[in-house]
Amino acid sequence: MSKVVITYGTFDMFHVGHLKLLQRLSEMADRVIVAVSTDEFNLGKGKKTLIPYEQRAQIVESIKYVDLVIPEESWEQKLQDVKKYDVDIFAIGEDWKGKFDFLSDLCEVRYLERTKDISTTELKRSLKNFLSIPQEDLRQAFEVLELLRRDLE
Ligand code: C2G
Repeated sequence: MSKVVITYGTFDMFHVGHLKLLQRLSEMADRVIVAVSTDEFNLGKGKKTLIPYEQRAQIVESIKYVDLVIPEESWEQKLQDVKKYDVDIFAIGEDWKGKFDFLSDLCEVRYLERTKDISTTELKRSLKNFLSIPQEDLRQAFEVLELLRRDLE
């Protein structure tokens, strides 16, 4: 009997942490449904997304592990989604541990280990730091790197 797993998330600035999670979902079920948080819902989460919903949904939809993408518009929709899609497993990163146990009457609830050392927040911080380096310093650094590369040839 084919198993269905569902997860919810923003998936902003898609990275390997997101990818590994989706890969693990595909290993635990035959059908993977991902509810991608809309921009409006994210504002409610206090999250300002860099990439708009349409593009985030398009990226997640293109991931080979994913079978269906639906919008996440409210906290309450999980109950009806689990029923509507006949979900066997609800899975999400352990940063949400315990928050969705109420679904365990309807389906298995799993909290998965997060991928270490990567997050959208971290990526935004690194990008901000990189962009704050004066252009001249960057140019000089690349010049030095080019000289070193030639020496190593
Ligand atoms: N994730 C992960 N490892 C990371 C970063 C994220 O496993 N290094 C997982 C998160 O645990 C989550 C999923 O990737 O399960 C999506 O992460 P976010 O986009 O940050 O999702 P979030 O904003 O936590 O939204 O109703 C639930 C919320 O919509 C979850």
